[in-house]
Amino acid sequence: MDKSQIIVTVIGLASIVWVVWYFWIYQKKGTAVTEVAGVQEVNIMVKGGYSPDTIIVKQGEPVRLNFTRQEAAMCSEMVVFDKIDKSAELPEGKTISIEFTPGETGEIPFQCQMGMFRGKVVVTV
Ligand SMILES: [Cu+2]
Repeated sequence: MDKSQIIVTVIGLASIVWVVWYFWIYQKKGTAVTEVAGVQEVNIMVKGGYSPDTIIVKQGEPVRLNFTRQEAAMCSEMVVFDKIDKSAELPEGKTISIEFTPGETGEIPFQCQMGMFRGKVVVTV
């Protein structure tokens, strides 16, 4: 191998490592919540998806998810939590809270009306 082949190989390997880290390791970690007065609270920005889209909470303690929609796209005008039977309209620019207390561990998925945007709440012990 000459010098340029080595550089190409190194860049290739580095981008593989980055992809593995970003999509598998980093994404799975999710975002932990901040606990304020016994409520696990997190702000979620809605713009071309949910950010953060994986939220880690503790079982048995109230959760408040504050959704703020920062786009006019029809797609994201509703957020639906099928599993816990909750949904909310998200008017542009307003913060809408979804509150619930997770009773069992596992994943609570949420999505836009048509299912293009997806996120999940991971309930742990
Ligand atoms: Cu949608």
